[in-house]
Amino acid sequence: MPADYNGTWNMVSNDNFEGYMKALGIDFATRIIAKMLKPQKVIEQKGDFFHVQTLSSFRNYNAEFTVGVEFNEETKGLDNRKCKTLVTWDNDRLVCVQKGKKNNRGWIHWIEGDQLFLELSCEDQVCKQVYKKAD
Ligand code: 1AG
Repeated sequence: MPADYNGTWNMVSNDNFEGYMKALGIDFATRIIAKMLKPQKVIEQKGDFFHVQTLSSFRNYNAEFTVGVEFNEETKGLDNRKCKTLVTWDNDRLVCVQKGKKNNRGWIHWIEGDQLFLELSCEDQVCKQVYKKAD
């Protein structure tokens, strides 16, 4: 039985999002706006299938994947790049590798209590985000 990520999660902290966005080549004006956002994750999980919506007042990002199945990801509205993306289980953690132009790109999700953690990596930058489960 894999971990259960289902639910609505609200951002409570976002450490070094600026460094992560710079590593992705996001322009200054966009970074200013993006930094102020407190996105919400809406996750629907059926076994190994995930639909993850990252919602904000500025832009939304939609990801659908099955753990263990590589897919073509287009990071629409983010840095607009194409990646070969694979998400796998590491025990109850979701580990994602995004192969493409940027080195060392990916993310890790895990849950502790009512908090959802996300570490986003690109090149030498790591952004650490924490979300709290909505009531
Ligand atoms: C992700 O989460 C990333 C989802 O895949 C978006 C998170 C951060 C934004 C990434 C790069 C910054 C690029 C441009 C900034 C412009 C707008 C920011 C909008 C932020 C809300 C969408 C992993 C997993 C789902 O949860 O795949």
